[in-house]
Amino acid sequence: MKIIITAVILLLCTIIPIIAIIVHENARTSDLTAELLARAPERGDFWPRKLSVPVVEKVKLRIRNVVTVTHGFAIPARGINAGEIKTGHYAIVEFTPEKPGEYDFYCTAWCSEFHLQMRGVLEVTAR
Ligand SMILES: [Cu+2]
Repeated sequence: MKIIITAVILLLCTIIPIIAIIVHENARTSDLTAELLARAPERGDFWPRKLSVPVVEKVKLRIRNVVTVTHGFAIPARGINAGEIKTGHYAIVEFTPEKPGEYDFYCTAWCSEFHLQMRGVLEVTAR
């Protein structure tokens, strides 16, 4: 009987944290506008390289680093800088664009010899 109780407690100690992490991550990212993959330019660059969002609607982007070097993400015209995004990690940026236009985004961490090419465009469209 003691072995069964110990096994159940160990099982619960393993499963409950995993379920809590999954529920937390789902709640945190359920309202994403889009996800950007960050890869060094020779491995595919940002994907997608162009995003289109409507004006005056909240934008929530997840930038996921899927390669083995650190990347960064910034939209200078919007005053957004997510800082460094380490391998396997992601950053979330949220903002509400007030006027239509095209805003450049780019990597802010020196990730390869082609780092300066790692950029894209956020298009904010009129309603
Ligand atoms: Cu870079």
